[in-house]
Amino acid sequence: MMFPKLFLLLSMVALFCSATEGSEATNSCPVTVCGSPGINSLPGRDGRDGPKGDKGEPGVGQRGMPGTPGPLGMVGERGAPGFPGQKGSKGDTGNCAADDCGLAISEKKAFQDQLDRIKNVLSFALGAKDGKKLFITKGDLMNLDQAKEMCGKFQGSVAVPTNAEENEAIKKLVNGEAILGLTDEKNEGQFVDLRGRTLTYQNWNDGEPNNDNFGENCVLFLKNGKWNDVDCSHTALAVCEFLL
Ligand SMILES: [Ca+2]
Ligand SMILES: [Ca+2]
Repeated sequence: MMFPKLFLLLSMVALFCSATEGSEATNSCPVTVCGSPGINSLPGRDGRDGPKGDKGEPGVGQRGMPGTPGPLGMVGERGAPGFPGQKGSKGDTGNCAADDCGLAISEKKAFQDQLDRIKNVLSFALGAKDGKKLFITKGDLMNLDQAKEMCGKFQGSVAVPTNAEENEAIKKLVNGEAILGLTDEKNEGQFVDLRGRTLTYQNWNDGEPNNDNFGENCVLFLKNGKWNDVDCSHTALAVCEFLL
């Protein structure tokens, strides 16, 4: 009969399998006999970061564009002077020949004579020339600063008599009071002219200079030809002097 033979075969297989359980040869059992294969599970989680790697080799890309120039540096020290150049060639002869130059000199003398005549006419008209000085007034009443500015515009200076003759010339010209170009503003009692030069001639009135009220630093020419120190705001006839 078939049924008893099949039962006997299955019993032998089961006995064989049970005899091999717990031993190292667990896979020795034929798959076709032990059962169906298992199903793969899901992938595991990512592992931890590894150690930092070594520095890589320099790149091989193109170099960047040059930067803009920096600011200018400090000026260097002056260099040593160069060697002198070669001497130039002699210039051309001038236009003035010997005779012509003589004529130019005579013309110059004529011009000087004419200038002297003009000076004499001015001196006669003004009656105030003495030596090489010519004293002129336009009739304006001014203080020292104003007189200094006006005389300077005409390349003259405020009148300062340096001797008795010049003092007399001014007296005749003004016939009254005038401002002189003198001051002791810097050093009290030490009168100087407007260029700071010490006086070589003085003609003070009696009791002057007295620096009255501690504020008289300018000089007034009086009608009698004497001098008086006055406040610098004082105004009188402005007289300019010109060197001839
Ligand atoms: Ca004074
Ligand atoms: Ca005085």
